[in-house]
Amino acid sequence: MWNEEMRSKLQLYFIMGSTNCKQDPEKVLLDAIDGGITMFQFREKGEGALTGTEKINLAQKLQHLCKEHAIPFIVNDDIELALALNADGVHIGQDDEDASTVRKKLGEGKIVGVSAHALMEVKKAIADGADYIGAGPIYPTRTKADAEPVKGTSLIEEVRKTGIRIPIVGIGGINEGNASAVIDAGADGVSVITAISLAADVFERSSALKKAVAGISE
Ligand code: 3NM
Repeated sequence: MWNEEMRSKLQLYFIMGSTNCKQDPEKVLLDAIDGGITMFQFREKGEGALTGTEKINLAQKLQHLCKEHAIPFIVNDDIELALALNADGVHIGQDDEDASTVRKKLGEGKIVGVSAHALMEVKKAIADGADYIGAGPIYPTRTKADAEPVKGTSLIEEVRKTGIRIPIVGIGGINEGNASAVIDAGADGVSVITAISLAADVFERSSALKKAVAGISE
């Protein structure tokens, strides 16, 4: 669904798992929701990541908070988990199954997002029926060990120059100081992990990011 609803959901897309937090993940998510995030992705990855029942339990708790506040709950990579929880969608990378296969597995009405790092990957994701693209890494990030080389906003600009209108969210090293440049380049929103998950004041940082994306100066 390449509509305004999808674009507005992408405005401030918070991604998090337990390894990204120093505080209780439920508290972090709740404060981020209060601060104005528009979509959430559960991404339980990295050293010390939860598995099995513990992973499912945390996912359920976070999904519950999202449901209470009408925030779409997206699962990173794990299609089985998304199906078990009846999540609102799945986000996949280039090493995963393609978007059309994932959509078939998920069924009607679900959101399928794809990470892309080059124009060719964006075109392929569109052909496979992706609902949105995560373009990155825009700025240097320490959060993803195997991140591709930093691109700045060039991929987003290139995609928009070719007239492609798929909803795009920028990812990688984004904070309130550089978020507006990502929007100016043609993105519909920004995806962040640590700028929110490790913030001393999660509510304040997410509110500031929301304002930056909306073009409201402090
Ligand atoms: N994907 P932070 S960069 C999960 O380039 C992820 O596809 C990326 O974390 C990509 O906001 C990234 O802490 C990490 O920099 C983003």
